[in-house]
Amino acid sequence: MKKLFTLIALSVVFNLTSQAQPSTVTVGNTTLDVRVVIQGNNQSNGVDIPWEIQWGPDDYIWMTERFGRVSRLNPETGARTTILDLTSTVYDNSESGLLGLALHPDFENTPQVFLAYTYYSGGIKERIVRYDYNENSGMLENPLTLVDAINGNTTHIGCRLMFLPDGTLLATTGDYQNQSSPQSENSVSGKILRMNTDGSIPSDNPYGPTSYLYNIGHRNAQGMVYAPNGVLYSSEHGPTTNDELNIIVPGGNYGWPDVEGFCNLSGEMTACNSMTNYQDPIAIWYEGSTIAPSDLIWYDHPAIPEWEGKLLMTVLKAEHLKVIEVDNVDGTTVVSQQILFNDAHAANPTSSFNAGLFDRLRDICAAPDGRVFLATSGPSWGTSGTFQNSIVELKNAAYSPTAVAEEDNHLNLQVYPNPSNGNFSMIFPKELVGANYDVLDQLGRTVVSGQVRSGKMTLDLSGLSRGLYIVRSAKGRFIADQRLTITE
Ligand SMILES: [Ca+2]
Ligand SMILES: [Ca+2]
Ligand SMILES: [Ca+2]
Repeated sequence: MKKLFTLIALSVVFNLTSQAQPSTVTVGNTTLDVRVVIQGNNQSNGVDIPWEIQWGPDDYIWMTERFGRVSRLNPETGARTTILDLTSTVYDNSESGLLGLALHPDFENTPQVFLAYTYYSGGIKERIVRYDYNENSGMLENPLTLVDAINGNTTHIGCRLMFLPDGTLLATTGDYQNQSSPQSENSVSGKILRMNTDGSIPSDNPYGPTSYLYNIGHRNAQGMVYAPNGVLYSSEHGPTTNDELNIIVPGGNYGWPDVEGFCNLSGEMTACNSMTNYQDPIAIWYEGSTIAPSDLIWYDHPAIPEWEGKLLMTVLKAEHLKVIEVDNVDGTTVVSQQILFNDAHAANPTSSFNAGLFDRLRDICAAPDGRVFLATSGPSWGTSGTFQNSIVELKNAAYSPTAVAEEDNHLNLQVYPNPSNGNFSMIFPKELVGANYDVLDQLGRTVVSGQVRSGKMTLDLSGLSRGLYIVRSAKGRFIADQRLTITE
Protein backbone atom coordinates (compact mmCIF):
# COMPACT_ATOMS: atom_id res chain seq x y z
CA MET A 1 0.00 0.00 0.00
CA LYS A 2 2.78 2.38 0.91
CA LYS A 3 4.46 1.63 -2.39
CA LEU A 4 1.27 2.50 -4.26
CA PHE A 5 1.06 5.88 -2.51
CA THR A 6 4.65 6.61 -3.46
CA LEU A 7 3.91 5.77 -7.07
CA ILE A 8 0.86 8.02 -7.12
CA ALA A 9 2.80 10.87 -5.53
CA LEU A 10 5.60 10.46 -8.05
CA SER A 11 3.25 10.48 -10.99
CA VAL A 12 1.56 13.66 -9.71
CA VAL A 13 4.93 15.39 -9.46
CA PHE A 14 5.80 14.20 -12.95
CA ASN A 15 2.56 15.59 -14.36
CA LEU A 16 3.21 18.97 -12.76
CA THR A 17 6.60 19.31 -14.34
CA SER A 18 6.05 17.72 -17.72
CA GLN A 19 3.39 15.98 -19.75
CA ALA A 20 3.98 12.46 -20.89
CA GLN A 21 4.17 12.58 -24.65
CA PRO A 22 1.68 10.53 -26.67
CA SER A 23 2.85 7.63 -28.84
CA THR A 24 0.63 8.71 -31.74
CA VAL A 25 -1.30 11.80 -32.75
CA THR A 26 -4.07 12.09 -35.32
CA VAL A 27 -4.10 14.75 -38.02
CA GLY A 28 -7.29 14.48 -40.07
CA ASN A 29 -7.24 10.99 -41.57
CA THR A 30 -3.54 10.51 -40.88
CA THR A 31 -2.01 8.88 -37.83
CA LEU A 32 1.45 10.10 -36.97
CA ASP A 33 3.83 8.07 -34.85
CA VAL A 34 5.52 10.15 -32.17
CA ARG A 35 9.12 9.33 -31.31
CA VAL A 36 11.26 11.22 -28.83
CA VAL A 37 14.63 11.69 -30.53
CA ILE A 38 16.28 13.34 -27.55
CA GLN A 39 14.96 14.60 -24.24
CA GLY A 40 16.40 16.03 -21.05
CA ASN A 41 16.38 18.77 -18.48
CA ASN A 42 18.05 22.13 -18.88
CA GLN A 43 21.65 22.73 -19.84
CA SER A 44 24.35 20.26 -18.91
CA ASN A 45 21.77 17.77 -17.69
CA GLY A 46 20.51 16.90 -21.16
CA VAL A 47 18.73 19.38 -23.43
CA ASP A 48 18.51 23.10 -22.76
CA ILE A 49 15.84 25.25 -24.42
CA PRO A 50 16.18 24.17 -28.09
CA TRP A 51 15.83 27.43 -30.02
CA GLU A 52 16.50 26.43 -33.61
CA ILE A 53 16.37 23.09 -35.41
CA GLN A 54 17.27 22.91 -39.09
CA TRP A 55 17.51 19.86 -41.30
CA GLY A 56 20.98 19.83 -42.86
CA PRO A 57 22.15 18.44 -46.22
CA ASP A 58 24.08 15.82 -44.18
CA ASP A 59 20.72 14.45 -42.92
CA TYR A 60 21.48 15.65 -39.38
CA ILE A 61 19.48 18.16 -37.38
CA TRP A 62 21.54 21.27 -36.69
CA MET A 63 20.43 22.66 -33.38
CA THR A 64 21.01 25.60 -31.08
CA GLU A 65 20.28 25.44 -27.36
CA ARG A 66 19.79 28.78 -25.70
CA PHE A 67 22.51 28.43 -23.07
CA GLY A 68 25.12 28.40 -25.84
CA ARG A 69 25.59 24.99 -27.42
CA VAL A 70 25.49 24.21 -31.16
CA SER A 71 25.02 20.53 -31.99
CA ARG A 72 24.54 18.11 -34.82
CA LEU A 73 21.85 15.67 -33.81
CA ASN A 74 21.49 12.28 -35.46
CA PRO A 75 17.71 12.13 -35.97
CA GLU A 76 17.68 8.33 -36.14
CA THR A 77 19.70 7.53 -33.00
CA GLY A 78 19.48 10.71 -30.92
CA ALA A 79 23.29 10.80 -30.72
CA ARG A 80 24.42 14.38 -30.45
CA THR A 81 27.77 15.98 -31.20
CA THR A 82 28.66 19.40 -29.86
CA ILE A 83 30.18 21.38 -32.71
CA LEU A 84 30.55 24.70 -30.87
CA ASP A 85 30.46 25.59 -27.19
CA LEU A 86 29.64 29.27 -26.71
CA THR A 87 28.45 28.93 -23.12
CA SER A 88 31.22 31.17 -21.75
CA THR A 89 30.43 33.88 -24.36
CA VAL A 90 26.66 33.78 -24.53
CA TYR A 91 24.54 35.86 -22.12
CA ASP A 92 21.70 33.46 -21.32
CA ASN A 93 18.88 35.00 -19.33
CA SER A 94 15.10 34.83 -19.86
CA GLU A 95 14.60 35.11 -23.67
CA SER A 96 18.19 35.95 -24.48
CA GLY A 97 21.00 33.53 -25.28
CA LEU A 98 22.02 31.58 -28.36
CA LEU A 99 19.13 31.97 -30.81
CA GLY A 100 18.96 31.61 -34.60
CA LEU A 101 21.00 29.37 -36.88
CA ALA A 102 21.10 29.21 -40.67
CA LEU A 103 23.17 27.03 -42.97
CA HIS A 104 24.65 28.49 -46.14
CA PRO A 105 22.23 27.69 -49.03
CA ASP A 106 25.10 26.01 -50.92
CA PHE A 107 26.42 24.26 -47.84
CA GLU A 108 28.11 21.40 -49.67
CA ASN A 109 30.45 23.81 -51.46
CA THR A 110 30.41 26.57 -48.86
CA PRO A 111 30.05 24.94 -45.43
CA GLN A 112 29.24 28.08 -43.46
CA VAL A 113 26.97 28.31 -40.42
CA PHE A 114 25.37 31.58 -39.31
CA LEU A 115 24.44 32.17 -35.68
CA ALA A 116 22.80 34.91 -33.60
CA TYR A 117 23.39 35.28 -29.87
CA THR A 118 23.38 37.77 -27.02
CA TYR A 119 26.45 38.62 -24.95
CA TYR A 120 27.27 41.09 -22.21
CA SER A 121 29.59 44.04 -22.80
CA GLY A 122 28.57 47.12 -20.83
CA GLY A 123 24.99 45.97 -21.39
CA ILE A 124 23.28 43.18 -23.25
CA LYS A 125 24.23 43.13 -26.93
CA GLU A 126 23.42 40.88 -29.84
CA ARG A 127 25.70 39.64 -32.57
CA ILE A 128 25.29 37.84 -35.90
CA VAL A 129 28.30 35.74 -36.70
CA ARG A 130 29.46 33.32 -39.37
CA TYR A 131 31.50 30.16 -38.76
CA ASP A 132 33.16 27.63 -41.06
CA TYR A 133 32.22 24.01 -40.47
CA ASN A 134 35.35 21.86 -40.54
CA GLU A 135 34.22 18.44 -41.69
CA ASN A 136 37.43 16.79 -40.46
CA SER A 137 37.31 18.10 -36.91
CA GLY A 138 33.53 18.25 -36.88
CA MET A 139 33.72 21.70 -35.28
CA LEU A 140 32.74 25.27 -36.14
CA GLU A 141 35.80 27.47 -36.64
CA ASN A 142 36.97 30.89 -37.83
CA PRO A 143 34.21 33.13 -36.49
CA LEU A 144 33.55 36.25 -38.54
CA THR A 145 31.27 38.81 -36.93
CA LEU A 146 28.78 40.14 -39.49
CA VAL A 147 26.77 42.60 -37.40
CA ASP A 148 27.86 43.43 -33.85
CA ALA A 149 26.62 45.32 -30.78
CA ILE A 150 22.93 45.29 -31.68
CA ASN A 151 21.17 46.61 -28.58
CA GLY A 152 19.89 43.71 -26.52
CA ASN A 153 17.76 42.96 -23.50
CA THR A 154 16.56 39.87 -21.67
CA THR A 155 13.43 40.00 -23.87
CA HIS A 156 12.32 41.25 -27.35
CA ILE A 157 15.52 40.43 -29.18
CA GLY A 158 14.48 38.31 -32.22
CA CYS A 159 16.62 36.69 -33.68
CA ARG A 160 15.56 34.36 -36.48
CA LEU A 161 18.00 33.91 -39.39
CA MET A 162 16.93 32.91 -42.90
CA PHE A 163 18.35 33.02 -46.42
CA LEU A 164 16.50 34.60 -49.32
CA PRO A 165 16.72 32.88 -52.72
CA ASP A 166 19.18 35.59 -53.85
CA GLY A 167 21.70 34.36 -51.27
CA THR A 168 21.37 37.28 -48.85
CA LEU A 169 20.78 36.62 -45.16
CA LEU A 170 17.85 38.05 -43.20
CA ALA A 171 17.84 38.48 -39.41
CA THR A 172 14.91 39.61 -37.26
CA THR A 173 15.72 42.01 -34.43
CA GLY A 174 13.40 42.97 -31.57
CA ASP A 175 12.67 46.38 -30.06
CA TYR A 176 14.70 45.38 -26.93
CA GLN A 177 11.94 47.03 -24.85
CA ASN A 178 12.81 50.38 -26.42
CA GLN A 179 9.72 51.56 -28.26
CA SER A 180 11.43 54.44 -30.04
CA SER A 181 13.67 52.07 -32.00
CA PRO A 182 11.34 50.23 -34.45
CA GLN A 183 10.24 53.39 -36.32
CA SER A 184 13.75 54.90 -36.41
CA GLU A 185 15.67 54.25 -39.62
CA ASN A 186 18.85 55.01 -37.64
CA SER A 187 18.41 51.97 -35.38
CA VAL A 188 18.86 48.32 -36.39
CA SER A 189 16.42 47.25 -33.62
CA GLY A 190 12.79 46.33 -34.27
CA LYS A 191 13.66 45.46 -37.86
CA ILE A 192 14.50 42.76 -40.31
CA LEU A 193 18.10 43.18 -41.46
CA ARG A 194 19.50 42.03 -44.80
CA MET A 195 23.18 41.33 -45.33
CA ASN A 196 25.62 39.52 -47.56
CA THR A 197 27.34 36.41 -46.20
CA ASP A 198 30.48 38.45 -45.43
CA GLY A 199 28.49 40.99 -43.43
CA SER A 200 28.55 43.68 -46.11
CA ILE A 201 25.37 45.52 -47.04
CA PRO A 202 23.68 44.51 -50.31
CA SER A 203 23.76 47.44 -52.73
CA ASP A 204 20.02 47.11 -53.44
CA ASN A 205 18.87 47.26 -49.80
CA PRO A 206 15.61 49.27 -49.65
CA TYR A 207 16.90 51.99 -47.28
CA GLY A 208 20.06 52.53 -49.29
CA PRO A 209 23.44 50.83 -49.69
CA THR A 210 24.67 51.90 -46.23
CA SER A 211 21.69 50.54 -44.26
CA TYR A 212 21.13 46.96 -43.12
CA LEU A 213 17.39 47.60 -42.88
CA TYR A 214 15.08 45.43 -44.99
CA ASN A 215 11.93 46.70 -43.31
CA ILE A 216 10.88 48.45 -40.13
CA GLY A 217 8.24 48.62 -37.38
CA HIS A 218 8.67 45.24 -35.70
CA ARG A 219 8.26 44.37 -32.04
CA ASN A 220 9.74 40.90 -31.91
CA ALA A 221 9.47 38.60 -34.93
CA GLN A 222 10.70 35.04 -34.39
CA GLY A 223 9.43 33.13 -37.42
CA MET A 224 10.30 33.56 -41.10
CA VAL A 225 9.86 31.37 -44.13
CA TYR A 226 10.22 32.03 -47.84
CA ALA A 227 7.49 29.87 -49.35
CA PRO A 228 7.45 28.20 -52.80
CA ASN A 229 4.74 30.70 -53.83
CA GLY A 230 7.40 33.43 -53.63
CA VAL A 231 5.95 35.00 -50.49
CA LEU A 232 8.03 35.70 -47.37
CA TYR A 233 5.91 35.05 -44.27
CA SER A 234 6.85 36.09 -40.75
CA SER A 235 5.28 35.50 -37.35
CA GLU A 236 5.55 38.18 -34.70
CA HIS A 237 4.91 38.41 -30.96
CA GLY A 238 2.31 41.01 -29.97
CA PRO A 239 2.26 42.74 -26.56
CA THR A 240 -0.67 41.26 -24.60
CA THR A 241 -2.87 41.05 -27.68
CA ASN A 242 -2.36 40.92 -31.43
CA ASP A 243 0.27 38.40 -32.37
CA GLU A 244 0.71 38.71 -36.12
CA LEU A 245 1.31 36.82 -39.32
CA ASN A 246 2.90 39.21 -41.81
CA ILE A 247 3.95 39.16 -45.42
CA ILE A 248 7.36 40.75 -45.56
CA VAL A 249 8.07 43.15 -48.41
CA PRO A 250 11.26 45.20 -48.75
CA GLY A 251 10.79 48.67 -47.29
CA GLY A 252 7.53 47.77 -45.54
CA ASN A 253 6.55 49.38 -42.26
CA TYR A 254 4.88 46.87 -39.90
CA GLY A 255 3.51 49.52 -37.56
CA TRP A 256 4.96 48.81 -34.11
CA PRO A 257 4.62 50.49 -31.64
CA ASP A 258 1.95 52.78 -33.12
CA VAL A 259 -0.19 50.01 -34.59
CA GLU A 260 -0.95 46.67 -32.89
CA GLY A 261 -2.34 43.94 -35.12
CA PHE A 262 -4.68 45.35 -37.74
CA CYS A 263 -4.70 49.10 -38.26
CA ASN A 264 -8.28 49.43 -37.00
CA LEU A 265 -8.43 51.95 -34.12
CA SER A 266 -8.75 55.66 -34.86
CA GLY A 267 -5.35 56.52 -33.36
CA GLU A 268 -3.78 53.67 -35.30
CA MET A 269 -5.34 54.83 -38.57
CA THR A 270 -3.78 58.26 -38.15
CA ALA A 271 -0.43 56.56 -37.55
CA CYS A 272 -0.52 54.06 -40.39
CA ASN A 273 -1.75 56.66 -42.86
CA SER A 274 1.36 58.70 -42.08
CA MET A 275 3.71 55.73 -42.52
CA THR A 276 5.47 54.96 -45.78
CA ASN A 277 4.42 51.55 -47.14
CA TYR A 278 2.48 50.43 -44.05
CA GLN A 279 1.70 46.68 -44.10
CA ASP A 280 -1.23 45.17 -42.23
CA PRO A 281 -0.85 41.59 -40.97
CA ILE A 282 -2.80 38.87 -42.82
CA ALA A 283 -3.85 37.24 -39.53
CA ILE A 284 -3.75 38.10 -35.83
CA TRP A 285 -4.11 36.10 -32.60
CA TYR A 286 -6.10 37.78 -30.95
CA GLU A 287 -7.69 41.09 -29.96
CA GLY A 288 -7.94 39.82 -26.37
CA SER A 289 -4.92 37.57 -25.80
CA THR A 290 -1.70 36.33 -27.29
CA ILE A 291 -0.52 32.86 -28.22
CA ALA A 292 3.23 33.59 -28.68
CA PRO A 293 3.97 32.38 -32.22
CA SER A 294 7.47 31.20 -33.06
CA ASP A 295 8.98 29.24 -35.95
CA LEU A 296 7.35 28.91 -39.37
CA ILE A 297 7.88 26.38 -42.13
CA TRP A 298 6.11 25.61 -45.38
CA TYR A 299 5.32 21.89 -45.48
CA ASP A 300 5.71 20.70 -49.04
CA HIS A 301 5.44 16.91 -48.97
CA PRO A 302 2.69 14.35 -49.61
CA ALA A 303 3.66 12.21 -46.58
CA ILE A 304 1.21 14.15 -44.39
CA PRO A 305 -1.45 15.17 -46.93
CA GLU A 306 -3.38 17.33 -44.44
CA TRP A 307 -0.35 19.60 -44.19
CA GLU A 308 0.84 19.63 -47.79
CA GLY A 309 1.21 23.13 -49.20
CA LYS A 310 0.46 24.78 -45.85
CA LEU A 311 2.30 26.84 -43.27
CA LEU A 312 3.10 25.15 -39.97
CA MET A 313 3.72 27.48 -37.06
CA THR A 314 4.93 26.47 -33.62
CA VAL A 315 3.23 28.25 -30.72
CA LEU A 316 4.81 28.75 -27.31
CA LYS A 317 2.30 30.17 -24.83
CA ALA A 318 -0.80 28.51 -26.23
CA GLU A 319 1.16 25.27 -26.76
CA HIS A 320 0.06 24.06 -30.16
CA LEU A 321 0.96 23.62 -33.77
CA LYS A 322 -1.00 25.92 -36.03
CA VAL A 323 -1.72 24.80 -39.59
CA ILE A 324 -2.33 27.81 -41.82
CA GLU A 325 -3.65 27.49 -45.36
CA VAL A 326 -3.28 30.46 -47.68
CA ASP A 327 -4.90 30.96 -51.04
CA ASN A 328 -3.04 29.48 -53.98
CA VAL A 329 -3.31 32.52 -56.27
CA ASP A 330 -1.02 35.00 -54.56
CA GLY A 331 -0.77 33.53 -51.04
CA THR A 332 -1.91 36.73 -49.33
CA THR A 333 -5.19 35.50 -47.82
CA VAL A 334 -5.49 33.03 -44.95
CA VAL A 335 -8.09 30.51 -46.14
CA SER A 336 -8.18 28.22 -43.09
CA GLN A 337 -6.50 27.68 -39.76
CA GLN A 338 -6.30 24.69 -37.49
CA ILE A 339 -5.07 24.24 -33.91
CA LEU A 340 -3.39 20.88 -33.32
CA PHE A 341 -2.12 19.10 -30.22
CA ASN A 342 -4.09 21.22 -27.73
CA ASP A 343 -7.80 20.37 -27.51
CA ALA A 344 -8.54 22.86 -24.73
CA HIS A 345 -7.11 25.71 -26.76
CA ALA A 346 -8.82 24.52 -29.96
CA ALA A 347 -12.15 24.60 -28.09
CA ASN A 348 -11.58 28.15 -26.87
CA PRO A 349 -8.87 29.67 -29.05
CA THR A 350 -9.07 33.26 -27.85
CA SER A 351 -7.98 32.15 -24.40
CA SER A 352 -4.47 30.95 -23.73
CA PHE A 353 -4.59 27.40 -22.51
CA ASN A 354 -1.25 25.82 -21.83
CA ALA A 355 -2.45 22.22 -21.80
CA GLY A 356 -0.72 21.21 -25.01
CA LEU A 357 0.26 17.60 -25.68
CA PHE A 358 3.88 18.62 -26.22
CA ASP A 359 4.11 21.64 -23.87
CA ARG A 360 5.59 24.77 -25.45
CA LEU A 361 6.52 24.40 -29.13
CA ARG A 362 9.33 26.67 -30.20
CA ASP A 363 10.73 25.25 -33.38
CA ILE A 364 10.06 22.91 -36.27
CA CYS A 365 11.84 21.41 -39.26
CA ALA A 366 10.92 18.86 -41.90
CA ALA A 367 13.06 16.14 -43.43
CA PRO A 368 13.15 15.55 -47.20
CA ASP A 369 11.14 12.33 -46.63
CA GLY A 370 8.27 14.27 -45.03
CA ARG A 371 8.96 13.57 -41.36
CA VAL A 372 8.45 16.58 -39.11
CA PHE A 373 10.50 17.38 -36.01
CA LEU A 374 9.34 19.60 -33.16
CA ALA A 375 11.47 21.30 -30.51
CA THR A 376 9.56 21.35 -27.22
CA SER A 377 10.56 23.37 -24.17
CA GLY A 378 8.56 22.59 -21.07
CA PRO A 379 5.35 24.11 -19.76
CA SER A 380 6.67 27.45 -18.56
CA TRP A 381 8.41 30.58 -19.73
CA GLY A 382 11.85 31.84 -18.72
CA THR A 383 14.83 30.07 -17.29
CA SER A 384 13.87 29.70 -13.64
CA GLY A 385 12.40 26.20 -13.78
CA THR A 386 13.87 22.87 -14.76
CA PHE A 387 11.74 21.28 -17.44
CA GLN A 388 11.87 18.48 -19.92
CA ASN A 389 12.94 19.79 -23.31
CA SER A 390 12.92 17.52 -26.33
CA ILE A 391 13.16 16.98 -30.04
CA VAL A 392 10.23 14.87 -31.21
CA GLU A 393 9.69 13.17 -34.55
CA LEU A 394 6.24 12.96 -36.18
CA LYS A 395 6.05 10.35 -38.92
CA ASN A 396 3.27 8.94 -41.07
CA ALA A 397 4.35 5.30 -41.01
CA ALA A 398 1.61 4.41 -43.51
CA TYR A 399 2.98 6.77 -46.15
CA SER A 400 4.28 5.05 -49.24
CA PRO A 401 5.77 7.28 -51.95
CA THR A 402 4.56 5.05 -54.84
CA ALA A 403 0.97 4.81 -53.60
CA VAL A 404 0.65 8.56 -53.39
CA ALA A 405 2.22 9.14 -56.81
CA GLU A 406 -0.73 7.33 -58.46
CA GLU A 407 -3.17 9.80 -56.91
CA ASP A 408 -1.23 12.88 -57.91
CA ASN A 409 -3.93 13.98 -60.38
CA HIS A 410 -6.26 14.87 -57.52
CA LEU A 411 -5.62 18.57 -56.98
CA ASN A 412 -6.49 20.96 -54.19
CA LEU A 413 -9.56 23.17 -54.61
CA GLN A 414 -10.03 25.83 -51.95
CA VAL A 415 -13.46 27.15 -50.98
CA TYR A 416 -13.85 29.88 -48.36
CA PRO A 417 -15.41 30.97 -46.14
CA ASN A 418 -16.71 27.51 -45.43
CA PRO A 419 -19.34 27.24 -43.95
CA SER A 420 -20.67 30.16 -45.95
CA ASN A 421 -23.88 32.16 -46.32
CA GLY A 422 -23.70 31.40 -50.03
CA ASN A 423 -21.24 34.15 -50.99
CA PHE A 424 -17.90 32.44 -51.26
CA SER A 425 -14.61 32.34 -53.11
CA MET A 426 -13.11 29.39 -54.94
CA ILE A 427 -9.45 29.00 -55.76
CA PHE A 428 -8.77 26.49 -58.51
CA PRO A 429 -5.39 24.95 -59.28
CA LYS A 430 -3.90 26.39 -62.45
CA GLU A 431 -4.34 23.05 -64.25
CA LEU A 432 -8.11 23.52 -64.15
CA VAL A 433 -8.36 27.05 -65.56
CA GLY A 434 -10.54 26.79 -68.66
CA ALA A 435 -12.41 23.71 -67.41
CA ASN A 436 -16.02 23.65 -66.27
CA TYR A 437 -17.02 23.47 -62.61
CA ASP A 438 -20.20 22.08 -61.09
CA VAL A 439 -21.84 22.59 -57.73
CA LEU A 440 -23.65 19.39 -56.75
CA ASP A 441 -26.25 18.92 -54.06
CA GLN A 442 -26.37 15.98 -51.68
CA LEU A 443 -28.19 13.84 -54.24
CA GLY A 444 -25.42 14.49 -56.78
CA ARG A 445 -27.53 16.79 -58.93
CA THR A 446 -25.82 19.74 -60.58
CA VAL A 447 -27.42 22.91 -59.21
CA VAL A 448 -24.99 25.43 -60.69
CA SER A 449 -22.24 25.15 -63.25
CA GLY A 450 -19.88 27.45 -65.05
CA GLN A 451 -16.42 27.87 -66.42
CA VAL A 452 -13.22 28.31 -64.44
CA ARG A 453 -12.15 31.61 -65.97
CA SER A 454 -9.33 32.39 -63.54
CA GLY A 455 -7.65 30.80 -60.56
CA LYS A 456 -9.74 32.78 -58.08
CA MET A 457 -13.47 33.21 -58.55
CA THR A 458 -16.33 34.33 -56.35
CA LEU A 459 -19.80 32.93 -56.49
CA ASP A 460 -23.12 34.05 -55.01
CA LEU A 461 -25.26 31.04 -54.23
CA SER A 462 -27.17 32.68 -51.38
CA GLY A 463 -30.38 31.68 -53.14
CA LEU A 464 -29.68 27.98 -52.50
CA SER A 465 -31.16 26.26 -49.47
CA ARG A 466 -28.89 25.51 -46.59
CA GLY A 467 -27.04 22.22 -46.65
CA LEU A 468 -24.02 20.40 -47.90
CA TYR A 469 -22.81 20.81 -51.48
CA ILE A 470 -19.81 19.68 -53.45
CA VAL A 471 -17.87 21.92 -55.82
CA ARG A 472 -16.14 19.86 -58.47
CA SER A 473 -14.02 20.48 -61.55
CA ALA A 474 -12.12 18.17 -63.88
CA LYS A 475 -10.00 18.52 -67.00
CA GLY A 476 -8.06 15.75 -68.68
CA ARG A 477 -6.37 13.74 -65.96
CA PHE A 478 -6.83 16.46 -63.32
CA ILE A 479 -9.70 16.55 -60.86
CA ALA A 480 -10.47 18.64 -57.79
CA ASP A 481 -13.44 18.77 -55.46
CA GLN A 482 -14.36 20.33 -52.15
CA ARG A 483 -17.33 20.13 -49.77
CA LEU A 484 -19.18 23.38 -49.10
CA THR A 485 -21.67 24.01 -46.31
CA ILE A 486 -24.24 26.75 -46.88
CA THR A 487 -25.68 27.85 -43.55
CA GLU A 488 -28.39 30.42 -44.32
CA1 LIG B 1 13.51 25.64 -37.52
CA1 LIG C 1 2.27 44.95 -37.21
CA1 LIG D 1 -5.13 47.30 -33.95
